[in-house]
Parts: sequence; C-alpha cells; structure tokens
Amino acid sequence: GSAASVQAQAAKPIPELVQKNGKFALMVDGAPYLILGGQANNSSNYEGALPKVWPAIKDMHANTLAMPVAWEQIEPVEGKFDFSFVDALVTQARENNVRLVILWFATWKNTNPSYSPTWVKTDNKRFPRLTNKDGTTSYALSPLYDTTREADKKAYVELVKHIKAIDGEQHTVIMLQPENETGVYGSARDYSKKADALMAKPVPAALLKKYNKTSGNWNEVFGKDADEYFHAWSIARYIDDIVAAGDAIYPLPTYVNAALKDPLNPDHKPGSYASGGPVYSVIDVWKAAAPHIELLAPDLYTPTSQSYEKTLELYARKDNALYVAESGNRPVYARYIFSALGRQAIGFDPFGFDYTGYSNHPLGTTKTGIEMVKPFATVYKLFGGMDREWAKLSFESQVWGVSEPDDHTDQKLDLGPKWNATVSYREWQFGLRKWDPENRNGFPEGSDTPSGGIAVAKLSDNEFLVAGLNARITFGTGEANAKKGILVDRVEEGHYEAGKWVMSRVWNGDQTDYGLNFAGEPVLLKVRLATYEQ
Ligand code: N0T
Repeated sequence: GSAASVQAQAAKPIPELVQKNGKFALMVDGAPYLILGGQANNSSNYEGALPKVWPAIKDMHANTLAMPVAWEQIEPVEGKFDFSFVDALVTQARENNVRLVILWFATWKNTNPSYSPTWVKTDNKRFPRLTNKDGTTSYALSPLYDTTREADKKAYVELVKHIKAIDGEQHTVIMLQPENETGVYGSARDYSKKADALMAKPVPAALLKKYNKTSGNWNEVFGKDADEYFHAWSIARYIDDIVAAGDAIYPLPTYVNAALKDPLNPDHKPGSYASGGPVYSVIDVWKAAAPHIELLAPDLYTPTSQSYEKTLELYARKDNALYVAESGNRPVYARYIFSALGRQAIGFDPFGFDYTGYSNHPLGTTKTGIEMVKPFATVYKLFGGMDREWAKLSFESQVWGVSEPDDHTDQKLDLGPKWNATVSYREWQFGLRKWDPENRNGFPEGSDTPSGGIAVAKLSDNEFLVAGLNARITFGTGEANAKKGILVDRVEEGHYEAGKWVMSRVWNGDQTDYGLNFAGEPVLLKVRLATYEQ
C-alpha cells in the first residue's frame, strides 16, 4: 500500500561508497550506481547559465552532472549565506532526471584561492599565503592556519546543512568534492618560519605507520621527499578536518581530485606539478592523513594511451576506488571509458560539458555544441540503459575493459579458466586489415584516430555481456577448455529496459564467424559460449 511505499522511500539510505571482497560500489538509493557524468565549465555555476547546461547533459546521455558551488557565491559577505543557486541546481537536476556531484571551490581551485570570497583572498593577515623558498609570497594560501581552515569549514558545513535540508530524502546530490586540484605550483611547500618549525617536529604517528618508519623529524624520516610529503600531509589534514565536520551533519561520500604528476616521468620536481595535491606518489600520505575522504581521483588531460592507462592503473587500488573526476573532452578521450570501467571505475566525468560556447582547447576539443558532445554520447548510450546493471556486475561479478591503444595493437582479455578473448582494431569484415573493395591498401575511414573499446561483464560461467565500439572481439578457450573446440553458441543483440534484457535480434553467420565486430554505433551483445569435443 501507499503507507508502505512512503515508508520505503523515507528509508532510502544516504549515498555511500562501500567495499566488499576488494571491490567498490557507489551505493545510491541502496544499489550500485555508475556515474556517467559530465562536468560543466568553471563559470556555469549560476542560475543564468543552467539553461545552457541541461541540453548538453541530455545530449550526452549523462546520468550525473558535476557542478561547482563557489565559496564566493554562497558567502560573499562573511557569515551571510546565499543558497539560491544550490536550490535552483537541485530543483532543475530533478526536473532533468540527473544526479549531482557538487564541487566545493574554496581554499583551492587549481591550487588558487580565486573562488574564495574577496574578504578571504585579499586578507593575507588573517588568511596567509604560503612563502616560497626564496622568501617571496606565493599566490596560494597556506594550509597551516586555523583561521583559514575554520572559515572554509564554516561555509562547507553550511553548504552540507543546506543540502541535507533540501535533499536528505531524495538524494539528488550523490557526492561532494571538497576543493579542486589542491597543492601549489612553483614551490614544494610553505617555507615560512611556522612551516619550518613544524617540519622540525616529529612526523605524526599515523604517517610513520603508513610508511613503516621509525620516528624523527620530517627531513630525517623522508629525506628528499620531506617537503612534498609535509605539504601533502598539511593540505590533507586541513581538508579531512573540514570533511569530518560535514560528515557529522550529513555524510555524503567525498573525494578530492588531483592535477596529475606525469606517471611516466617520476623525476619531475614538486612545484613543476601541483605539490601537495593527491598525485600518485603521495597517495599513501593522503590516505594516512585523511581517513574521512572516500577516494582520490585523477584529472586526466594527457591523451596518449600509455600515460592515460598508467594513471588509471595508479589510482585503481585496493584502498582507492577509481573515479575519473575529470578527463579532457577531445574525441580521443571518449574511448577511455572502456578501460576505466574495466578497472572497476565507479564513474567517469569528462570536463567541459555545457553549451556556453567555451572550448577547452588544447586540454579539450576545439569544438563546442553537439560536435563536442557526440563522441561521449555514443559511448554513454551503450551503458545508459544499463548503468545500474553494469555497476552491480562490476561490484558483484567480474568485469574487463580495454581502450584502443595509440598504436592500435591487439589486447588480450583473460576471462578466467575457461575463456579468453582478443580485442583488435581497424579491421574490415572477416577480420581483414588494410583492405576494402575501393582501396586495396586502406584501413576503415577515420580509424587512424583511435576510438575503439570493449567492455565485458561476466553474467554466468559461460555467458558475457559485451559492449563495444570500433573494435572486434574474438573469443578463445582458456586452460580449462584447452582440448575442446569453441562455439560462439548464441549472440543476442539487445538492450536493458528497467533492469530486464530485451533482445532485438540474434547474430550469426558473417556477424559471428570471424569474431564479433563493433563499428561506430553503440551495440550491446549477450554472448553465450560453448565447446564441442574434438
Ligand atoms: C582542470 C580544468 C578546469 C597536459 C582545466 C586541469 C578544472 C580543473 N584543470 O580546464 O580548470 O576546474 O580541475 C589542469 C591540467 C593541467 C595541464 C595538463 C597538461
């Protein structure tokens, strides 16, 4: 009856990041959720801009919008709060049937205090900037002052209170990102007297334990890494304190995003990248310092597959759920959704999705409008109908996924003891490469730019869900089936509707004899494998 359903609704649990058997799920309304996100541009956080945001999110087939809320906009005058934008955002998100990730732009936004209110960013006395090694004053605020942290915390807590008040039942807001790309450029840490004094003190026990070190001051324990570790620790403690205060009111999952350090050049000096932010080499510092932050997430703006995949690998850890907090929006980035999902990502959130006319080139595409959205829409369409199903399979079963590497080489999927698969690219039908009737040397048109990918989820021992684009998958027998012949027994093309598989046709003959070929349109297959004695 209606009384029971009202009760069931009221009992909907708050979003939560859970871990079971080494796998993660972002639980939304009690079930695993996959963020197929889009992040709006930096200045779209005003009611007047929202009409240009929703159409892009809709065209993208995104189920989640990541949107900044700026400290300067909610507390322009100290102690006076204005949540009119948050109200409009949440109301319109519901009308548009999307969830929200709210980004708290405050003490750090790309390391800069630009989004903090004027009364903060102009008052060095009360909210000191850090001191560079040469004694000059940095643009960035120091994490070492209670005044700054308490002011940021007060505003964050008001924001969380407000979200709870308007959204505590409905959970349109599913995650919070405190700050944005923390750290500092041009310096490894704060070199003020205050900082030096703290560096001369013993390293905190939690950090010693994490690194299995015996006590000493920062330089004694961490040597050449001491400056960066100290800054990372200081920022992480600062944010953890803020998040703990928010959690006490309404404990939404939180994550911090990283302006990355080049994963292929570990020798780069802190300060040439954002020192103190959660770059891969200080993930352990952050984990020890910030137990209230659910995860650390990469902002991916390097398009090469070697670099992108390496960063995904570094952030998908037993103690860290993978979430692509930002990614460039050039077409080549869209295919990385497949490898992110294969690494059990809880979501993907490329940057720059609205129709305000801003192009993020060279970090993103030169295109605006639907042209910018299209490559991502194509991939999201694949997962859109089955975001919940995928998230559940990723959490409870097994998933795999690969994106086309820059050099287009084949990739192997180890699907367990019975099966494996090879994923290949740039092929014509029958698995032919470099051939077509008109041009005997040609690859398929446009295939020099990598765009392919395959994601596989295990449905049962012999049954797999396969989502693909511009790629071919060829199944083979694993060790347990080594002496047997393989049959691609049944291949159904279809989609999910309200959690149920709906078949549209069966693939056979040319569609299955040489592997399963995915072209430029999103196609979802349910594949049943079998063997015969030979
Ligand atoms: C990102 C975005 C936005 C290969 C850039 C990326 C967003 C912020 N910063 O459009 O500003 O708010 O998080 C920094 C990328 C560094 C350059 C990488 C070179």
